[in-house]
Amino acid sequence: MNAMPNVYEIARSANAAQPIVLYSFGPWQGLPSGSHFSLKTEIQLKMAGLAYIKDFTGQAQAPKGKLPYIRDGQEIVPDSTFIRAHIERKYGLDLDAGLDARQRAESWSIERMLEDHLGWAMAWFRWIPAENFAAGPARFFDTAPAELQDDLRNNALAKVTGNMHAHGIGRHSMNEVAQLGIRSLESFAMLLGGRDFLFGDAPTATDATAAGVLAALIVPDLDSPLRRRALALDNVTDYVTRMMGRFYPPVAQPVAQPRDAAVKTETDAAAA
Ligand SMILES: N[C@@H](CCC(=O)N[C@@H](CS)C(=O)NCC(=O)O)C(=O)O
Repeated sequence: MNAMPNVYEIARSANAAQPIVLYSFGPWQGLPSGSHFSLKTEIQLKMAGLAYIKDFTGQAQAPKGKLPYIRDGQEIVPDSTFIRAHIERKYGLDLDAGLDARQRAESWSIERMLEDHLGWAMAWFRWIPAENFAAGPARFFDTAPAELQDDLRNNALAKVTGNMHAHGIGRHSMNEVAQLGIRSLESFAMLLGGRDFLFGDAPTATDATAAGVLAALIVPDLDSPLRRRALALDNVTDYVTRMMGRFYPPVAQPVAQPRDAAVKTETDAAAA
């Protein structure tokens, strides 16, 4: 029997005034999360202006076996798309404010291309080439007890390989995966064009999705034809920089402090 209370039990006794808890995967390769779905939800929470805290220990209890999910007061909401629907409904928000019906349809279509197509090609290059697996996903388990690490890595790889086979992407050759992924990537670049965000001057919901997938695709240590193509698309790299800079501004560095001035003054005084 599991002595740990499950997320639903914790939620039942939760105080509605507590901030939302975002159960997500933790930082990886310089990104705030190794999961593009987790990045999307975090950016959408930021777009919504909602307070939240992050918990990286929720995977074992994930209601649908995947991250992200949130606990909001006494409610547990799994899946990034349903999380967005929940926060829009509960807090009376529209993350696509300003978009007309056609743009909303385009937004959904672009999100589906990014998550259900480009995201899988990105993940294929992250997990399947041995050198990328070693430099990337294998590192997820670096903090596990040493004697468990090999099994954890092998099990995770077997599971992801099975998922990719079921999805279909895993049945293609490397060149074919690259061709498919690049077609989606170039389509995204064409749709973005010279705009700052997908639909103009302000980010909307699918910009969160795009930033997550594209930032994951260009992490420095994992070479791939997709990454190389993305880096040659200036509007795409500028966009990732713009989105990540806006939603994850660098932590302010302390300004050079009077301490230096004081030391100098003392030294000067001693010398005088
Ligand atoms: N449809 C889900 C997909 C989430 C998803 O695929 N999450 C992955 C990480 S990127 C996951 O939790 N994988 C763990 C697993 O499948 O065991 C969503 O939009 O939240």
